[in-house]
Amino acid sequence: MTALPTDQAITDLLTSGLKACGVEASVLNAGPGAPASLPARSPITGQSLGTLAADTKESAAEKIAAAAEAFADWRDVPAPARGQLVQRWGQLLGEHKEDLAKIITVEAGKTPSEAAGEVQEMIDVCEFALGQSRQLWGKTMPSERPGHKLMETWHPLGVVGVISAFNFPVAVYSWNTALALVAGDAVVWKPSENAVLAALGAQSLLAQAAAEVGAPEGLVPVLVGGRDIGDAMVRDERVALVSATGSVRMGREVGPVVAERFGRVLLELGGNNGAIVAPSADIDLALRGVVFAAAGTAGQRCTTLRRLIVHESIADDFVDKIVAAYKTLSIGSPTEDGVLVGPLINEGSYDAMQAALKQAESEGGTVLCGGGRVLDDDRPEAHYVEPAVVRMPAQTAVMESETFAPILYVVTYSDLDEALEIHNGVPQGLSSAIFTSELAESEKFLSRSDCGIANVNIGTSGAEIGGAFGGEKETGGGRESGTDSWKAYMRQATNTVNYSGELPLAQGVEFL
Ligand code: UN1
Repeated sequence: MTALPTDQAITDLLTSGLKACGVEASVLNAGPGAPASLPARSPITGQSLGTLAADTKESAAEKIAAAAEAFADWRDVPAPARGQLVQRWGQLLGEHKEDLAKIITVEAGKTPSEAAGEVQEMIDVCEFALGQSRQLWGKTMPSERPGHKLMETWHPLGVVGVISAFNFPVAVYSWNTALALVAGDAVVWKPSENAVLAALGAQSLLAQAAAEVGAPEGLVPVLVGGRDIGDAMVRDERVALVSATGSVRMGREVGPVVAERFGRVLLELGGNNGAIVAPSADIDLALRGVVFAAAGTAGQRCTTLRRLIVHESIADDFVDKIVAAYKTLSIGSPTEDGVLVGPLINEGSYDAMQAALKQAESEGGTVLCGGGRVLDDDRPEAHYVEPAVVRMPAQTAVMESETFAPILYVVTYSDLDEALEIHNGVPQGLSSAIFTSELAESEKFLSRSDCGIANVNIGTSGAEIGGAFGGEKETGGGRESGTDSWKAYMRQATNTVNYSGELPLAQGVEFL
């Protein structure tokens, strides 16, 4: 643990990142005259970064209207030409990888390596989407009627609204946006109110790419604001698809509102991810996988490992090793070399972590390490914690909900069926893993895990963009980024073309 940086050091880092990404530092100087405003803050020190001018419901509606107009032009641009926009965005992200990463570090508290990794995900998905722009393919089916052609075609959907979370402030937006743009859609973005600056940096690079390739004005606006602005976007009939990443609570609000107006949703909600460690596991490999997945990003990924299900024959040893590894993790400002665990996003997260630990103890759990606050003498407004490992007698109520903080609950099992039952016995279903050297165990796990992501000998976090990302049950069912996720951003049509010169009716029906 080292001392935290000065306010000035944070401001300098932020200013250099913003400037290089083409965002004026004056965006942080919204005066009292602004019709709406939003404070910006860094979790590293807890300091205020300034005040952003925010959208009003009226200005949000205007941006959505402009996006709908831009869509009318963009849909007619051939898809491979639309691909040029995401290609250029990817190039600019490559040139400004460190610059954008600096903003992410300041605003979300990620280490430079993890922040750069997030930008790399954006670059990767841009490359993926460029290829996809030549592969928006449909099938043809044999018609039952002579002289008829039957086929499936895919068309742009319209305006896509993206709601993103603070923890991946830009990558998740890019998964949606790169594919939606090649699909021919306009994209309105309501970033987390805790990470607007990173959003403005990413969007500035996209706006630059859009201008260079001659994309229509207003195609990719950002809405700055809190829940009221997100709500206005969700209710807007012009928004054909709402892709929302965040808590289950948020998804429960968004889903019904969009369903009521027969819009589409793509939900990526809470994870409460588990990993099974079998007796045959390579213990050193499992240890590294578990520690990164549980303590990395200070436990603030939706893919973070929260429940460890260890075979009873190896549990004591394995848990000792985790506790020993946790003691070596350097906690502190992500601006310092060697730091692996940065701050929690805010006091609310800290309070939620403390409440969960208390509940765990009341349910019979024993905190083996961590949980305490550190560096608070230095900066009381910043919230750093030691990642916690908690041994639980069984999977109790506290383990059934997601606490967005570094708490790893450990339970034991005696046979794989029991482990799978524990594993699947929570309401969420995002990511999962097994550590084993036995083929039969790994295959059984892959077919029985009820999550959208199931891994073998890899932790629950750190997915590549080439696979579809998302989960089942309360996680919401959406799929983003890889494989055929592009279909979520398009509408499917079935076309029957009659070139027979006759009018035979299907199913042999006679009429006229
Ligand atoms: C998230 O936490 O919302 O798989 C996304 C991962 C990252 C993405 C996480 N590639 O951990």
